[in-house]
Amino acid sequence: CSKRLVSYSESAVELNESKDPMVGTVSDAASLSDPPTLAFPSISTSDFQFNHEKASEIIVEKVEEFVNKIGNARLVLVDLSHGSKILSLVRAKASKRNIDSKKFFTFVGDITRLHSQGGLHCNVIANAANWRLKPGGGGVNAAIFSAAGPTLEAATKEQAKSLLPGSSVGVPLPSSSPLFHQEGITHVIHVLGPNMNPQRPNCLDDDYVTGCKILHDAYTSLFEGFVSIIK
Ligand code: AR6
Repeated sequence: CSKRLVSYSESAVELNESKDPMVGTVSDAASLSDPPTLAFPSISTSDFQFNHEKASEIIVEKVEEFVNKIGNARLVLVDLSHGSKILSLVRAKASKRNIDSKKFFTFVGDITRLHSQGGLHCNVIANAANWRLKPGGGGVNAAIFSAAGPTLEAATKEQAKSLLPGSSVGVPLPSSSPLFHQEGITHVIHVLGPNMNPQRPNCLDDDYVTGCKILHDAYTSLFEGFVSIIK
């Protein structure tokens, strides 16, 4: 069986990857002992080109505000690579705050394969969406819609047709979706962050006063959405 190293918070753990991802059921993927967990990407900091320093400040501030409102649940900031600038900025800032490291940590991995490849069970994942709530476009949005299959687009349409910057919508994942039965994910929360990329709609033209307010609102909406799902 193959093994690889994945960073868990700031330490490294060895994970077993022998499990066939095709044979999982939600009951395999979701152990009863796992606390409710939201995995979320850093909203707006890649395709939407939001400043990483400012975004990391907002993430840590919002996590500190919410981490005591979620009982035993966990918040996990995810990115694809060990070299992720946003993960290291957030880790450095979080270590200086009063944040329980069992309830908030960073994780390196593909948000659509956290259980099957990373051994981390998250029942809710967040998506850095576009305003039309459409598949594709690259980044984590393309990865989540592709891994979830067509049922996610249909289930999303039942909840909302579009999103305003700074808002989010929670979508229950149909049990036929591979993300449900292979990864144990029951909900996807689509979040629309501020856009600083002139090639994308509603660019804020470097207006970071508005941009920071929208990013604050986006994380508030995301974490409140998670709280309402786990209640
Ligand atoms: N798993 C974990 N993290 C990921 C993954 C993945 N599979 N893919 C990307 N990231 P982005 P944005 C990280 O660009 O800046 C889309 O086209 C990535 O490294 O996905 O909010 C939408 O349709 C970064 O840290 O989102 C929108 O139009 C974070 O996810 C637009 O991009 C967010 O990067 C949204 O842009």
